[in-house]
Order: sequence, then C-alpha cells, then structure tokens
Amino acid sequence: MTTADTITLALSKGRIFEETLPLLKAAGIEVTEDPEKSRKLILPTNRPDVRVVLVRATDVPTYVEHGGADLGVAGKDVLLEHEGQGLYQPLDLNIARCRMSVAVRADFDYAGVVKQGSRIRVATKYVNIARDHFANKGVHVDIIKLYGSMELAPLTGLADAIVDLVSTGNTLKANKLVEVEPIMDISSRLVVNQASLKLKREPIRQLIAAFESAIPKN
Ligand code: PRT
Ligand code: MG
Repeated sequence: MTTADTITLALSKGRIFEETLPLLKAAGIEVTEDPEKSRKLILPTNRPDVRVVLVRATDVPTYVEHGGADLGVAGKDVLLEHEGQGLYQPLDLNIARCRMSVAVRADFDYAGVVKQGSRIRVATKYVNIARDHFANKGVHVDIIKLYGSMELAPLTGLADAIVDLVSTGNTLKANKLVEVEPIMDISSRLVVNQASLKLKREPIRQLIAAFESAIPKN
C-alpha cells in the first residue's frame, strides 16, 4: 500500500488510460500530464492526494495485489490470466470492450476437426482461458504460449488455431484468419488492494461511487 495520505491508481497506456479518463473526471480527478507526450511513469493529477502510475497492462493486477498501487484498471483477460489472488473487484467498468475468440485460417475445417475429436494446436497469450475453454468443450489441445503476434502462428504452421482478443476484426481479416468461436465478452474492471480498502476506506469508497455513476452504457 502506498502512503496513507495518497491514493495511487495503476493504469496502462493506450485504450485503458483513455477510457478511464471520463471515469476519473466524474470523480473530479484530472490527469495533468499526457502519457503519450511525457516519459514520466508517475502522473500527477489536479488532486494532491491522487496520482496515476503507468504500468504494462499485465502488470496492473500485480501492482494492486502487492500494494504498489491502491487501485487499478485491468481487462478481464488480464485478470483471468493473473495467477495471484486477494484482489477486490468491485466494478465492471464496461470499457476497453472486446471479445476473446478462437480463430483459424480460412482453409482450416475447425468444426470438422472438433467433430472428429482430433488434437488441435492452439497458440495464445491467454493460456488459462484457452485451456479452460477447450477442456469445457472436451476438445484435446496442445497449447503453445506466445507473447504477441498470435495471428502469425496459423499462417506459418506453428499452430492450427489461435485464441486472441477481437474488437473490429480487422487484424484477423488482414491476416486472412476467420473467427470460428467466441469464448467470452471482455471488458475492464476496477481492482482494489485489500489493505487499502480498509485503511483508506472513505476516499476509496467515494472513488468507487463516482466511477460507478459514470460507467458507459452499452
Ligand atoms: O499492447 P501492449 O503489449 O503494451 O499491452 P496490451 O496489449 O496488454 O495492452 P493494450 O492496451 O493493447 O490492451 C489492454 C486491454 O484492452 C486488454 O487487456 C483488453 O482487455 C482490452 N482490449 C480491448 C484489447 C482490445 N480491445 C484489442 N483489440 N486488447 C487488445 N486488442 C488487440 C488484439 O489482441 C488484437 O491484436 O487488438 C487486435 C485486434 O483488434 P481488431 O480491432 O483488429 O479486431
Ligand atoms: Mg496491445
């Protein structure tokens, strides 16, 4: 937990930062520096007691769990892959929305292979989500862990399928892949450190209430 008189919020640059700004605004908080223009990793706000720290999207749960930040915003995908525990998740913020899906090359007969009960090689960054999904379907898979550019795996023969996030579908289309199975809808959640919740109860309660009032509707 950060010092008693400061609230530290962990965000990742890009869509999560951008889409969290309106929620912060509803809480009367304005970030006074642009992360795209500054190299700073700690951003001040108009409130002397609130600051934002910029971390990798996958590091947000770690920062909050271990008290490097009191609160954070992280995708459901990131939270499901995060191995830790003890994070309080009071709100689905309905931001940074997309879906987790299975995709294959257009010439790969996914339904046929599943029906036959053959083994499928699946490349993904989302190992837990992929393993659970195929286990629930009773499909045998070899999971190949990647850290990025999943679309390349079916094109090079590394894998038969990928499990990845899809939003517009443009990335799949540009790589001649087709979405064959949605796994789950994804949005970002507010996560809170357990100790902060007790020790900074009032400011955190106010922040949660303000965020809740500003959650975008579908
Ligand atoms: O990019 P970096 O490696 O730094 O980190 P990151 O990818 O973890 O962060 P970021 O900011 O890209 O994503 C943060 C969170 O935004 C994710 O954890 C998701 O919960 C959410 N989100 C929403 C997305 C997307 N939409 C999304 N479209 N995250 C990633 N994508 C990628 C997707 O992986 C694919 O490569 O965008 C591509 C597909 O987009 P379309 O529009 O072409 O379908
Ligand atoms: Mg990204």
